[in-house]
Amino acid sequence: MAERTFAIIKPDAVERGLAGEILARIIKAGFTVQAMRLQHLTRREAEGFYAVHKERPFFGELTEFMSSGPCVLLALEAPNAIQKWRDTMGPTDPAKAAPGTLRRDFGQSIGRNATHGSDAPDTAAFELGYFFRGMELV
Ligand code: 3AN
Repeated sequence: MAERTFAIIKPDAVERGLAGEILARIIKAGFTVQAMRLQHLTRREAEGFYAVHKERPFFGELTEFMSSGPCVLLALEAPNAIQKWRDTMGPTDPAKAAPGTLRRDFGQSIGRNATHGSDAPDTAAFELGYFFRGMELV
């Protein structure tokens, strides 16, 4: 059964001109793009998105980075999309990711790791709704 997940091509990847290449990998991996938007998040928008992490020591660094330049926001659909996208990205730390994963191939550090993906159905629902209205999801 088709499932939806929420993905971000983060500012570090957009800034280095990698958005097109990452998008091509997304499509080759078998996802369909249900919605897509280039957006430079404000600090407040980044803080709202990452509110679950607000007690973490890296919250300031994370929200500053995520609002430092434009991102590509995506709604992706595929069978088992949430896990499939996590596998396509690889683990949070690019140094621990396998060759061929997006974070290994395009990430630079734990913070500047090229992509974001929802980690569970409830976070996918929150994150999709945070950035996309129902009518934008084709
Ligand atoms: P994931 O995005 O793989 O689910 P989480 O939930 O552990 O990873 O981390 C949330 C976000 O915080 C990630 N986008 C990651 O880049 C960032 N992050 C995690 N740990 C650190 C850290 N030690 N320093 C800076 N940013 C971090």
